Amino acid sequence: LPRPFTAQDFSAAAERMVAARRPERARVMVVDDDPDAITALSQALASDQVEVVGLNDAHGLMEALAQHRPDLLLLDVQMPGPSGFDLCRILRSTPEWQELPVLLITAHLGLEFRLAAFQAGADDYLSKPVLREELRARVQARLDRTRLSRERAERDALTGLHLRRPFLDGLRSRLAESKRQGRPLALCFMDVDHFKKVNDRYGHLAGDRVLMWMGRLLGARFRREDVRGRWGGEEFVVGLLGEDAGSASEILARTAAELSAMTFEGDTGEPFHVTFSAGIAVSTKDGDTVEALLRAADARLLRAKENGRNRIEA
Ligand code: GH3
Ligand code: MG
Ligand code: MG
Ligand code: MG
Repeated sequence: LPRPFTAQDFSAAAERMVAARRPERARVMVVDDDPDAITALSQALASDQVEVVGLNDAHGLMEALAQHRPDLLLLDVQMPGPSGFDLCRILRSTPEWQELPVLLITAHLGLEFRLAAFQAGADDYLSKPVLREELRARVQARLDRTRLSRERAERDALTGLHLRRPFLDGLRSRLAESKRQGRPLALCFMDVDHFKKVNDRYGHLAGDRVLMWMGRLLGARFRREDVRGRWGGEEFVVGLLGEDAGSASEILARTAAELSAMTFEGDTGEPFHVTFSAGIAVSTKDGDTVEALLRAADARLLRAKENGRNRIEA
């Protein structure tokens, strides 16, 4: 019996993926009434990984946030008009910015100021004069956490695969790439056969183990550039760049063989096997929009079911 895939496996994989991925530049917004402070903070923070946007007048904060969509906000506490505390409280009661990491910067070191920073909803505070290294370290730590939790929110906890929306984002960008390169893109729809019976006969936990292993096969047996996702329930999707109907069918047939060779164990210890059916659509013959591909792959999946299941229609 295969070793169950644990939650730790998923989080370890997510950490590795985040570490390996070359991230796009993070954006930090600095709000301070003193232009020299903005310059100093920008010089300390700007790098290949971090872009800094300065804002001199806190009254324009909401518009600036909407325009620049920063990943982190550095807020000066003492400013004419609303203070950094006020602004932080406003952000925390604004759904769109509730989770934006905020670091307050204050000239005061007193306990009451530090407590006020957290009470206003800040994630952290720094005191003036700000030490370059400490500023960088605190900002980087926050940005890393944000990236990791965003990555995780895009994935299904049971299978570790992308959820529908991030999958579609990935598929769309692969499709654009395939057009640029003049290569085909194959979209594969997979649906586990008689899965309701698996649940009914062997229990929901056994059903969950099947789904975990589907996730594991899809996660491990494809190339990095192939997009893979859990469409919903017992339905999975894969986008293969550069494959046509024939080669995509061969690739899926290997996955199908691997799955059907596995022996699962029901809640009461009975062994059982599962299969899936699949439909494949290819951009060069079915249309080069995501919608056309989804429609064609879904229609072929239906045909695979009608034709007896445990088969791939391309
Ligand atoms: P077919 O061969 O035609 O695809 O039949 P099927 O029984 O697989 O299809 P159907 O859509 O009738 O049933 C899908 C089942 O998948 C029903 C639902 O309870 C189950 N399911 C969906 N998500 C999960 C899950 O996360 N865990 C488990 N154990 N079952 C799930
Ligand atoms: Mg000030
Ligand atoms: Mg289904
Ligand atoms: Mg099914």
